[in-house]
Amino acid sequence: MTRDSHANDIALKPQVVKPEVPPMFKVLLLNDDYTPMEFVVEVIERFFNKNREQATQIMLKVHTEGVGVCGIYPQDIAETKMNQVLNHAGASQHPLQCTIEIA
Ligand code: TYC
Repeated sequence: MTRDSHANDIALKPQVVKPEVPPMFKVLLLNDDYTPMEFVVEVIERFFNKNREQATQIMLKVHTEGVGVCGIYPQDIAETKMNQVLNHAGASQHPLQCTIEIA
């Protein structure tokens, strides 16, 4: 057999490759008419590790545009942060809403 003969080669089916990068999720805050701005800034500082200046910018974006991204995380972390925000807001009797969406 010559060196470049491929008569006996096995045709391999293309293999499905598992994605190595986990999907990421945005954690969003939604605007409302009742939650105090100061409370929202404190939430962003506390749960999203932002400084006061960054937190204020995000809060103002939500206030003026209706929605804003606080951070982007793997799904389990994004869900935990959303639940922390919702629990803290509910316990404080503020109607602040938080959701996640695929990035
Ligand atoms: N709109 C609110 C107010 O005027 C402030 C606010 C900002 C509420 C961001 C929610 O996610 C929010 N007090």
